[in-house]
Amino acid sequence: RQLEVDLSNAVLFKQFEVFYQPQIDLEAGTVSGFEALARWRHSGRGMISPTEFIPMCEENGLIEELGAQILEVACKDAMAWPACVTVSVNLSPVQFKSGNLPTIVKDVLEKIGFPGSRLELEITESAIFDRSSGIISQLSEIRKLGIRVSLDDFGTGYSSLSHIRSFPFDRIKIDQSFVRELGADAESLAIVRAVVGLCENLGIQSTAEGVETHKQLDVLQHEQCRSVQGYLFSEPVTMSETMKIISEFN
Ligand code: G
Ligand code: G
Ligand code: MN
Ligand code: NA
Repeated sequence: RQLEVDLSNAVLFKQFEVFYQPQIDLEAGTVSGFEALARWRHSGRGMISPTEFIPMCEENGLIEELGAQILEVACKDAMAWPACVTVSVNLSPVQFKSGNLPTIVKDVLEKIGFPGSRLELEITESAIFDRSSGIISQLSEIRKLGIRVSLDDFGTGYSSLSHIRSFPFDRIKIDQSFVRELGADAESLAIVRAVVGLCENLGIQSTAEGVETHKQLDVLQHEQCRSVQGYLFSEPVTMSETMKIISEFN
């Protein structure tokens, strides 16, 4: 298929863009970091979503290279932000397959001179579910570089509290499906409350994703949720727009 060929070329010529969505620290009233979200601007078809091209790269073996490119762009961009502002990069479970991820990440940081302490990597629960990939030992290697690791989309898919016990995550990201129903159904509120409390007891951070309304924000603040992300604050934006957001908030 033509799209597959175009995708291979886009990886070869490093044609991916990275957008950034701010993560707001409600207590400090500042932007604590940005989540990097990959974009592919296709000459004929316009902007193609990562939900389309990431799975394609997972299948055609290009995800390791694409992942390294995105990581490099994100860390380079983040160098321009104040030192207190972190960058979070999403990882595909397939990036753990070769066993080279810790080395790849270390090389990128060294090449750019970016401190591991300013980088956060996000993995979903489906990644840990695949025990054959040696993911826990690779995550431990990564964490030794000072990089924080967060559990993304928490509460969806193959959710199990044993995942939290199998690795010392630094943050849990509460899936937007729970945030969406805040103020509408009691179950979502109970779940958000439980996860915020769980994180507090574990001594780790929690971030609520997909905050779109003031109502949702009010509920989250009432639940002592400290970190939020969502369209209410900002959609994912270009690098140049991050600088404006930082100067507005911080
Ligand atoms: O904003 P958005 O449409 O970008 O993201 C759609 C999905 O694609 C999300 O699940 C997000 O985690 C994923 N995604 C976005 N960028 C990346 C990336 O660089 N790597 C991986 N593995 N997933 C990404
Ligand atoms: O899977 P992950 O959480 O990494 O991906 C985040 C996805 O959610 C991206 O596609 C991002 O663009 C999207 N997103 C971010 N904020 C909001 C929001 O407030 N509402 C909705 N519907 N999507 C959001
Ligand atoms: Mn994410
Ligand atoms: Na998420």
